[in-house]
Amino acid sequence: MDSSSAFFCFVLVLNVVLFTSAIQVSHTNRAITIDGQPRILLSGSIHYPRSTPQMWPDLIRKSKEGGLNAIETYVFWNAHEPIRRQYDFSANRDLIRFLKTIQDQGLYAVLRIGPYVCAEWNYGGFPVWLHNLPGIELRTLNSVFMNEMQNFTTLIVDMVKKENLFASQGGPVILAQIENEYGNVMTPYGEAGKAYVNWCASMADSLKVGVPWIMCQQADAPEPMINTCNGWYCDQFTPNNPNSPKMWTENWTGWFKSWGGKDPHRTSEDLAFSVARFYQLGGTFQNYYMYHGGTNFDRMAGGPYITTSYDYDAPLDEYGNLNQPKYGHLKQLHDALMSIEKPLVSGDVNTTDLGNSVSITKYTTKEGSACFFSNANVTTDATVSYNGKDFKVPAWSVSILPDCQTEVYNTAKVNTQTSVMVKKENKAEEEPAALQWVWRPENLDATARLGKGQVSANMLLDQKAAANDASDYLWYMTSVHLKKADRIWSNDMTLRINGSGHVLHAFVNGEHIGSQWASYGIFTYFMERQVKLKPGKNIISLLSATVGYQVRNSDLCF
Ligand SMILES: *[C@@H]1O[C@H](CO)[C@@H](O)[C@H](O)[C@H]1NC(C)=O
Ligand SMILES: *[C@@H]1O[C@H](CO)[C@@H](O)[C@H](O)[C@H]1NC(C)=O
Ligand SMILES: *[C@@H]1O[C@H](CO)[C@@H](O)[C@H](O)[C@H]1NC(C)=O
Ligand SMILES: *[C@@H]1O[C@H](CO)[C@@H](O)[C@H](O)[C@H]1NC(C)=O
Ligand SMILES: CC(=O)N[C@H]1CO[C@H](CO)[C@@H](O)[C@@H]1O
Repeated sequence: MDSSSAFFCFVLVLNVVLFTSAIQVSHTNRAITIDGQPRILLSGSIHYPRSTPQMWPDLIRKSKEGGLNAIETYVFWNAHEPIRRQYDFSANRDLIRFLKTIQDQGLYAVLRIGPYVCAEWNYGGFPVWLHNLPGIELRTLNSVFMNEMQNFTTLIVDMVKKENLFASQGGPVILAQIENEYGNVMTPYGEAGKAYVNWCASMADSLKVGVPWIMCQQADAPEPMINTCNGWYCDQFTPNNPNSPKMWTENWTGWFKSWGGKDPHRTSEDLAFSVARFYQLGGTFQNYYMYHGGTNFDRMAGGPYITTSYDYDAPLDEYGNLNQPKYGHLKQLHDALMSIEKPLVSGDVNTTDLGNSVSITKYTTKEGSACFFSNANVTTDATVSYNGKDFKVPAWSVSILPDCQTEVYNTAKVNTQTSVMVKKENKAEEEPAALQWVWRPENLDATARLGKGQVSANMLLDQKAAANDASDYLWYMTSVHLKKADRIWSNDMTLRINGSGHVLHAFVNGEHIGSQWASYGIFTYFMERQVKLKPGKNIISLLSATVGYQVRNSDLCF
């Protein structure tokens, strides 16, 4: 063999190595398979723009230590394309860096492109310029919209492909998602909505990502899309297609917070119960929404009235600290589940109903059996007798016995240590200047309050169109001329305003006469105030403010 053929051999071998590093993701009706192996996937949502790139390695490492093997994120269109065809992937918008951080820790990634994402994110992730394109109708069979959606989806897929980040290329991304919870809102769209779902599916399929696509909350998801469940409990969920495995893309660890709302809380016991039940009844993939919620920076909080904190009572708190006992209690659950991964995905299943909502599920392989004892009775504890032994199963709980003999975990028995966190002032260090708050009054003088604007129109302008997302505020100004002789100005008059925005501050002749806002969940307000006008010109100035856009008045994000 001469030296050139040796080189040729070497190149061939290298090619084989590169080729085999591609990971094949597929599924049976029972499980997601990775390189042919059926798997239990424990995933958690971390949205990259809700933390900083400096936090990512720590958040992902803690997720891995907490027993997760996948991280799920949405892609946020308006963060990346704030102005049409002008892109931003810098700093905490660096999707590729985020995916590579996941890869560095050896975890899988689930890429929920949407690009409608809801997510308590401003305008559900849609750029507001979309609203202002002539002829557009969002999330339905509308060519202007579909063209933009395809353009952005393709851009993201191409970026991820270019960095070899799909599993089919050896990367971490094992699943991709198109659209988002459309099944919840599609009825009013009628036939156009159905055609749109089919278009989404075939458009996604045509992008050839080499990993399965999922559609969540989409009971009519066409093949090969996998329909998945979002909710508090998904144990009773069955996918629409008998060839699809049972997947849970959003299991709510807590809830988001609205201004004036209380701090949401979901107990560790209830969350662990829902996850254990899901795997007891044949689940293959579940994702915590959120595992780390983080912060809504800038004007990205959704609407209306979602707070800047997106803590979500998640296992990792807003700042990335462990939220105990939730984090530790779930880690123990994950360890117990992974210890029986093999029987769960390939064993014979036998569920026995013991009455009063108590059941035993046994998974049997050649090597042995694993058992779940579950008590879905909310009020009454149960004693399960099995193989001559008695096991106490508290109300609303699941026990896991990896050998059907010894209970290693029960969802209601929390033994994670909790510690109270105390914030201490660090006297040694000066507070960084960046953390000092500065207040300044809004300049209301002379101009807006007194009716001096830049644009005039003889109709009401849509705030989304006029402000084009550059600000949450818009002044509406008009004037009323009253003749002295009319004497009508000497009467008490009423100013009535029906608004479909969020917050309004009203001024008459430069004087603040009142403020009004829509309550959470209603999204319109009505204001009525007695006003005194004067002869001559009276200026009415209304400052309208938005506190996070929703796509349609009826769209809440779940
Ligand atoms: C998106 O649209 C622009 C024109 O506005 C075009 O140049 C670009 O190629 C499109 N991108 C994709 C991925 O289709
Ligand atoms: C399931 O378990 C029950 C109770 O142990 C047993 O009576 C039954 O035969 C089992 N069924 C199958 C199909 O193995
Ligand atoms: C819960 O258990 C009690 C006592 O055994 C029983 O009366 C009740 O029917 C059970 N509830 C359900 C929903 O199974
Ligand atoms: C304005 O709001 C009032 C009170 O809610 C309502 O009665 C009235 O019908 C509304 N008018 C319009 C034009 O929407
Ligand atoms: C938002 C939502 O659908 N929540 C429901 C989830 O399921 C639980 C139990 O079935 C209900 O209590 C919630 O209202």
